Amino acid sequence: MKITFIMPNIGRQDHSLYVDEARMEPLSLGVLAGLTPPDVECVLYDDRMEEIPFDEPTDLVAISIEIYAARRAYEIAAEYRGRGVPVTTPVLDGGHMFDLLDRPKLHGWAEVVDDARNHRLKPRYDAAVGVAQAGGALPRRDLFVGKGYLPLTLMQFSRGCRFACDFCAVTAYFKKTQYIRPTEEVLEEIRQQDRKFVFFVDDNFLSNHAAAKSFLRDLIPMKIRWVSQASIDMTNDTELMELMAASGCMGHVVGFESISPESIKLMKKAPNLLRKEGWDRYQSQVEILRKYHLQTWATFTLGHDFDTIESIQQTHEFAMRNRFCFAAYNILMPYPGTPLYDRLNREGRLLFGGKWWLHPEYRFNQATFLPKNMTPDELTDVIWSCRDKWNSPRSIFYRMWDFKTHMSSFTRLFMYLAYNPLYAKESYKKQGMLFGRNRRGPIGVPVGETANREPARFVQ
Ligand code: B12
Ligand code: SF4
Repeated sequence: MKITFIMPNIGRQDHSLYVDEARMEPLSLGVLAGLTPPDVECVLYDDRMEEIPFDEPTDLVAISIEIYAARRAYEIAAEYRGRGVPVTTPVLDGGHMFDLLDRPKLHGWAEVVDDARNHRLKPRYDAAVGVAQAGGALPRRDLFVGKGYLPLTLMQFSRGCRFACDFCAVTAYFKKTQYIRPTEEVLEEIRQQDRKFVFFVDDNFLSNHAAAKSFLRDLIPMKIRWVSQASIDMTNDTELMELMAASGCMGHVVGFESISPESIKLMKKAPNLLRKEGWDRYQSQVEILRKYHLQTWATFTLGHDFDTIESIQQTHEFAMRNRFCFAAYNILMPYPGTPLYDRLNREGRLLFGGKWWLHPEYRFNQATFLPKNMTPDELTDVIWSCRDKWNSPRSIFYRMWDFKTHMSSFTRLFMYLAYNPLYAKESYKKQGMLFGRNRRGPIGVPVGETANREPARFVQ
């Protein structure tokens, strides 16, 4: 039996094979292949950088989906189904997009494979959430070799998060719970890597400070360098900061979201409000991150009800002032299943029929709802102008001059200089890209140009 694993892209340009500069290993598919019985032949194709050989014989196709790539995933599924090949995706009924984050347990996937082998696939398999790689399964990283992925190893320590930010699909799915793998399993996975640079892809690596500290103590002897994603309340815990530094932490993706305390409260971003002192626009917390030489990837969700064009521009000034390593100015996105989505739906503020991810005219990084204090086009445009300024060579040069972070070691400077142009290029190439592939000319289209601006209620 043979299974073909596919990582879909969000879309694709017609004129070249360029699709994605930030090509990281598709750990989801590596894990699934690792959970597959060893007698099954596994092959992997990554739509982000190679053509999919639809005519190559196979018995089952497994497509990984995140919401941005849903449209393309459906196209790929249709190609295979047209050839009579069964296809499985995390959304087995193709309906409720929130199931996109469905993570099957060991027996769930084994059952799918067994049923495919015996030609009795069911239309839908449901799986409960739980600890990742249950049973100690290791990802099939051999499937990544030779594909040209970035030189860092993706790995899971945990998934889920105890907080309840209203826009967050992850916490809605995991019901405010963080599931942590046994330390020894993670350490064993690290031991098996030749590469000693790890990206812990956790939703919030530091959701539970006590558990993180215990793991970090055991991580110190492994002598790796690592990065992850974590909430800013880490800066309230000196012991945690010390342990991160001692275990080789280079930095985190940190969700600042907004510089307005009203917006932070509205979105229920509790970790950003857990502060010892009063609100100082994150200044003391950023200083703590710098003290430990952490190179921060600051992320913002912009377009909340208290945000204005001016406050978004000030957010960019805040990021520049602090010379962050990277910054993502994300348009606030209503993911189905989140309290934000439900509220905007109730208020009749969703655009694109409430299903932006499948809409034929939706473009990457375009506003998908009616903001309170500006038009959707204004929101799209002001965010693009911030992103454009952030990614300019001048900005990259200016931000480099921080002797506590990027200039504090050769490795850090290398990371800064290698990845900033890469993410800048990706940002320009992807901006305004249509989802899916069966269409033309996404690049060069004025940002914010769209057909559907009518608010529409979305009834499931
Ligand atoms: C690393 C990462 C990236 C990397 C690239 C990932 C890669 N491999 O190339 C980078 C930084 C480039 C990136 C970019 C983006 N990302 Co990202 N990313 C992640 C992150 C942190 C880890 C992914 C991962 O490896 N997880 C570990 C694996 C093992 O878990 P998994 O993916 O859930 O897979 C398991 C199950 O879902 C299931 N499963 C998965 N596929 C399949 C298929 C079948 C058939 C079956 C049965 C089961 C199954 O089994 C797997 C094994 O247990 C996740 C958050 C997270 N912690 O998962 C966000 C996440 C996937 N990203 C997200 C987003 C929004 C984006 C961007 C759109 C951001 C942006 N605005 O630009 C871009 C778009 C990228 C693109 N497609 O072009 C969202 C998706 C939201 C959603 N509801 O779908 C997530 C969930 C983050 C979040 N908190 O919102 N991302
Ligand atoms: S802290 Fe991050 S992962 Fe946790 S609920 Fe908020 S946005 Fe989601």
